[in-house]
Amino acid sequence: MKETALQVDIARRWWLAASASGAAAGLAGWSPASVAQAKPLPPVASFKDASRVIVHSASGIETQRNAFGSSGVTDVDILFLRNNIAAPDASTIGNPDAWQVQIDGVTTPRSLTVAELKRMGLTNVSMVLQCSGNGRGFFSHKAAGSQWKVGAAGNTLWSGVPLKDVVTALGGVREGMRYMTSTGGETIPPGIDPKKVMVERSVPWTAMEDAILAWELNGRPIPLAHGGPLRLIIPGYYGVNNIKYVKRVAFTPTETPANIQQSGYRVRDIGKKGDATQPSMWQMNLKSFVTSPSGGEALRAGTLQVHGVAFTGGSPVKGVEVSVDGGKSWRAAEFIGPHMGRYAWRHFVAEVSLAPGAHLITSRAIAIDGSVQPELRVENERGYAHNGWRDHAVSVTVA
Ligand SMILES: Nc1nc2c(c(=O)[nH]1)N[C@H]1C(S)=C(S)[C@@H](COP(=O)(O)O)O[C@H]1N2
Ligand SMILES: [Mo]
Repeated sequence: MKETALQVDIARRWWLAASASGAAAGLAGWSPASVAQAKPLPPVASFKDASRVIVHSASGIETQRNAFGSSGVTDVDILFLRNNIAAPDASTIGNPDAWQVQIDGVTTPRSLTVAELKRMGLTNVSMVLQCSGNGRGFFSHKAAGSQWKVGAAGNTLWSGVPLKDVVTALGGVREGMRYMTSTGGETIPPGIDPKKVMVERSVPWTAMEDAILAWELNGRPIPLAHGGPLRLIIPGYYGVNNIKYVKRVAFTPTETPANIQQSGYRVRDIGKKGDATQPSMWQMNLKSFVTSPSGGEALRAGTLQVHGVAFTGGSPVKGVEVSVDGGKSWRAAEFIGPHMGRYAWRHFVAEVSLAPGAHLITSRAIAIDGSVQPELRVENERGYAHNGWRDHAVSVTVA
């Protein structure tokens, strides 16, 4: 796995901090060079349930397949974590209401505090937060980045003010603006060209329609790890566009020059470098995966409830089919629980009967527009957007 110099630096600084605080007592031997071993939770995510997540690195934590449960909502103690650069200091959430966000590219640009935003409107949205590279671990060309399997995704409930209401209050978007460009509140270490590392992303400005400036995650103030005190939420868009500790939202005529936009998060053939002519990781594709069984458990012959989740950033999910023979035959699954909107995932279940022996269990989602989750991944350099049902299958042996 290739890591950038900055990522290694983040890991090294975390390690040094952990050692200095004495927290390293039980971690002897851990270093960025030995990232393949079981790793402790980084301090920013110390509230996570270590027994139900996989710690890939100080900036990459994944939910275990068997930890999702069946409520349809992903608790913060298992929700995946991904940081492109080190999270800002804990003082960032010291006085959440005083956090400021600058709104530009509107008739009356200005800075607003979270306290002011709270007076401007309130809504909530249930949506799947998913890293662009979720499923990267199934690619065979050793794509750079965390080797996520299924768990760099979760269904989360965000509360805040509709961005549209804020923009309207500031006189509307100025003429000629084509993108919504948002900036993360991290401090860029001195001596580094900000453009190279800053987390600043542009999406088509129409994404404003459903976007919210959120201060609550699953009914609680957003923890620092997940972008508190204020996060831009763009339902249906890949994780990277959902800017944590957002300090600026600007309507702009062009996309940000930041590397994370121009060359990063671009889908291209294996071996190719990223550039701005290639598709950007914006709307999520149609996907589902089985969460139970998860492959590790002892199964007895007979009836089994196969369940999992289905979601998309495009045409809404209409149904899910399940296969227990590796895709030779399919049967319809049923959705369970409340429908939390088009950007949430839906939990599905199918009752099957398994004979003793080996079985390959998988699911495929079907959208209202008739599109079907594909069997195979689309090979690409960074291992983005994997929604192929074959790789996501669970292999079980029934006694
Ligand atoms: N400010 C900021 N926002 C960010 C990031 C970041 O590094 N900094 N990482 C992005 C990426 S790549 C993902 S997948 C999601 C992860 O969100 P989470 O850590 O809350 O799960 O946040 C996105 N927003
Ligand atoms: Mo991501």
